[in-house]
Amino acid sequence: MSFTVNQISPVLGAKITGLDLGQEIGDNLVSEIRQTWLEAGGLLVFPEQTLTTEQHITFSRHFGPLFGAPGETPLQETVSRYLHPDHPEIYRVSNQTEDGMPDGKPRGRAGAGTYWHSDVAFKKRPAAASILHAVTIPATGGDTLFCNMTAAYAALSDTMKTILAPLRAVNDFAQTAANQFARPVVVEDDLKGANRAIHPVVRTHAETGEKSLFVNPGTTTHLENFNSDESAALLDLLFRHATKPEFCIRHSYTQGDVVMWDNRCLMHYAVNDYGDQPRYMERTTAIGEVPE
Ligand SMILES: O=C(O)CCC(=O)C(=O)O
Ligand SMILES: [Fe+2]
Repeated sequence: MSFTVNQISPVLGAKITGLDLGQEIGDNLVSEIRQTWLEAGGLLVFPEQTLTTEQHITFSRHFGPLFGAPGETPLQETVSRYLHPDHPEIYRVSNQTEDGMPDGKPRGRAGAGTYWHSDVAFKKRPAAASILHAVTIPATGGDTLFCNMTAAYAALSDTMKTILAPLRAVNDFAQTAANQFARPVVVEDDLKGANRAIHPVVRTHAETGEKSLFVNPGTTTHLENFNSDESAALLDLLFRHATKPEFCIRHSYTQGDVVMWDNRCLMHYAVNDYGDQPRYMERTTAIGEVPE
């Protein structure tokens, strides 16, 4: 293999060194990276990359069509203000404003993802890989947590697995909008059903064949065919279970890190503990398959 793999923790993740993602990557190398990603539970860290935005997009395209690319499904309209002005496939996460102007346009979404979630789970075809490039990081803080929903599922009792097997969950951006976005920012059209999808509570990974929990506090509003108290109690149990430290890792960034996670089998949480220290991240998001 033309790169070095170091496991990050027993539950999740691998660090890949010896690769410059800015170089053109051939098909063989792409499949080696993909295989390593799947074997690592869906989390790879490529430390200290010096990618241009274009190179980030070129690398990301190897992992599927990208939300926002010409001719592809865009992300929800509400976040269009945070996209890169020249590259609609780049979603920007930042507490900075354009050109350093204090009252200028935001350079990205501040405090994005400060809740457990799986990216774009409210679409019929949610995200597969999200690929985040850490361009500017705070001196301390601004970590991202990930939890392994395959391991969480595996640790459930057989009785609970049997209960969950036929269940389906409603996922709706309206829930994220209500909890995470200032009201004037939300585009009303996003709340009318285009960003609502019903998915199996347990999904089977299209590439590994492994089962994972596929509900998240960010977008899952309720379970079908339960009354609301029952649904809330069961979801709460699953969320508390899945986010136990045993299923989680916490990534502390070094400048330039590229982190690639699989939304089909992980949740993540961006820790918003860095105050005004500048933080700027660029993310691409690959469109996955319809969950089954
Ligand atoms: O900024 C981060 O650490 C991650 C934010 C997030 O949820 C995302 O980019 O999908
Ligand atoms: Fe996210």
